[in-house]
Amino acid sequence: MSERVISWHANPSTPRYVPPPGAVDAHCHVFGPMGRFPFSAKAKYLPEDAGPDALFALRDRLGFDRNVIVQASCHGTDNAATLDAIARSGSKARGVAAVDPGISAEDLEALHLGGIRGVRFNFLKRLVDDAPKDRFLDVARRLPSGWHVVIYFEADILEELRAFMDAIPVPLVIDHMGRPDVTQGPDGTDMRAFRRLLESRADIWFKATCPDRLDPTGDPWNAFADFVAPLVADYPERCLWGTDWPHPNMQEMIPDDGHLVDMIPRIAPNSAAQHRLLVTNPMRLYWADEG
Ligand code: 0GY
Repeated sequence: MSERVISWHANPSTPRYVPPPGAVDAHCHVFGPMGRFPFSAKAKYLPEDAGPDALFALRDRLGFDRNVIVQASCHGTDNAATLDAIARSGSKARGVAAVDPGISAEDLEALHLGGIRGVRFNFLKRLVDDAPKDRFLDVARRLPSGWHVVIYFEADILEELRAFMDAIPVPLVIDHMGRPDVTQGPDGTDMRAFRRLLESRADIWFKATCPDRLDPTGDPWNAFADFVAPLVADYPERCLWGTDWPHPNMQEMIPDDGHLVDMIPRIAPNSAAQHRLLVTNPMRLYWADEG
C-alpha cells in the first residue's frame, strides 16, 4: 500500500438545516498529520492528512459546536492523533479510543484525562486483523467510570455477537446501526434483528449515521431516511448522529457533508427530537461531567 487517498469532499455545500446551539458531531475521525502521527504498520488504508484544523473548520461550517473523535483503524491502538485533536479543541471535543486489551489501569486513566470516554471494538475484517472477544471483554470490565463501549460490526454477525454484547457491563453504542441493508425497509429482517437487540437492554445506543455507506440508492439517500426515521422516533433517547468525516474508505463515493446534515430533519422531524439527537444524548455520554 503506497498511494495515499482522499475520501472527503473538498468543498461541501452549506446545509439548509441549521443545527441547534451546542450540537455535537458524535462520529468523526482525524488522519494524522502523518508527519507527527504516523499510521499503523497494520493500517488497511493510507489516507492523506485530515487533521484537527480541517475537522474544526468543517464543524464550524456545518453549524456544529462539538465533536466526538473516534480513533480510526489506520492509527491502530496509538491514540496520539486523536488525543492531540482533542487537546487542540479547547474542550469542544472528546473521544473514543482503540486500545490494546492488555492496557494498564494507569494508561486508561491517562486516556480519560485526555478526554476519552469510551473504547471501540471493531469487528470489520477489512479494517482489522483480529477482534479477540475474550480480551475485549476483559478490558470492558476494567474501564474507567462513566465510559462505554462502541462496537462496529456488519449485520450478518449481529446474532453471533449477541452473547458477547450481553456480557459487556457498560453501555454499548452501535456504530452505523450495525450496517443493516436499508433497502429491506423499516420492517425488513435487518431492522427487526436490530430492534430485538435494542429491546434486550435499555443501555444500548446507536448512531443514526452513514447514509452514504448504507444506502446504495445514493444521495439523497431516500432508503436510509425511510429506514432510520422510525427507529429514531421509537428510541429518541438512545440515538446519536455524526458526519463520519473524513469518511474512511469512501474515496469512490465521497459524500457532500452539507447533504449529510440535511438528512437530520428527515430522521428527526421536530426540534425536540433534533435537540435530543444532537445535544442531550451526546452530552450525556461524552460530557456527563458538565451536566
Ligand atoms: C467509519 C467506518 C469505517 C472506517 C473506520 O476506523 C476506521 O477505519 O471506522 C469503514 O471503513 O467502514 O465509521 O469510519
